[in-house]
Amino acid sequence: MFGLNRVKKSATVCAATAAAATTTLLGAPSAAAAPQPIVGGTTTTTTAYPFMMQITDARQNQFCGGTLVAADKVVTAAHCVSGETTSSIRVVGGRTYLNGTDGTVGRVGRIWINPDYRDATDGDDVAVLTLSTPMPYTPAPYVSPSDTGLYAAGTTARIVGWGTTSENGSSSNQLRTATVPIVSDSSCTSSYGSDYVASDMVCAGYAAGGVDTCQGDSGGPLLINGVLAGITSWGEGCAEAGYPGVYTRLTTFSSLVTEQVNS
Ligand code: 4AZ
Repeated sequence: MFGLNRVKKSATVCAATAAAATTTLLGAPSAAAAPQPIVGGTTTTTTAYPFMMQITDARQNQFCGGTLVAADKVVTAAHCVSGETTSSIRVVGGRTYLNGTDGTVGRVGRIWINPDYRDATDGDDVAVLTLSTPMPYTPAPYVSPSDTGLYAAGTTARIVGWGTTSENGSSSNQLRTATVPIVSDSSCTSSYGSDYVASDMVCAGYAAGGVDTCQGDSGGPLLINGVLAGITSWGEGCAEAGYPGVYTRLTTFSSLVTEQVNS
């Protein structure tokens, strides 16, 4: 039970800490924890990932990621914006560094949260923000409902974000990226039991750990062949052996997202 409690806490923490993205309620890391610096990735830029958005508080402190899928539409995690209002958040594009002042700060005109969303470990972790003004950046394509074959085990996926570079570490000032293999449903069920809802989630990571999303990466993209296929959602700690990251399975919610993109 302790393990599952920790999972629930870490998933809850993402939403609760918001601006204080460095704080977590996770249990003590094991002695061999904290592998390398996202965890295990490399630095990149919003020029390389122009659709990569910071979700920030009103003071432009980043607490989640998001993906621009149309000039005025941003896909993120429901747990990132649950409890927020259109005036409490901003979307910042074109800003590679958390301490930068460049790029475009967008106001949010509407927050759509999947009405079925309750908790990240229950699934349905998707939201769409409608911006008051369009972003001058190239959006990312996102999956169609029929693209389920993309999630074949072993497929290489790309993760991107400003999150912490180790399980209890601090956020990265510069945007980071890494690649991780998609994990089979059976393997992910072995890791997470009934908290893994295969219809709504997909896991990615190495069996040995070492590369993963972490606190502050939530809401950001899991890309497969350059197409938005998942949303960073939750996991047991970060980059731990046997506990891959869990992402919203976007094919399941693609039609709902399209409804929002077209409205
Ligand atoms: C978080 O709290 C979070 N290792 C994001 C991703 C993962 C765990 C926690 C997956 O934002």
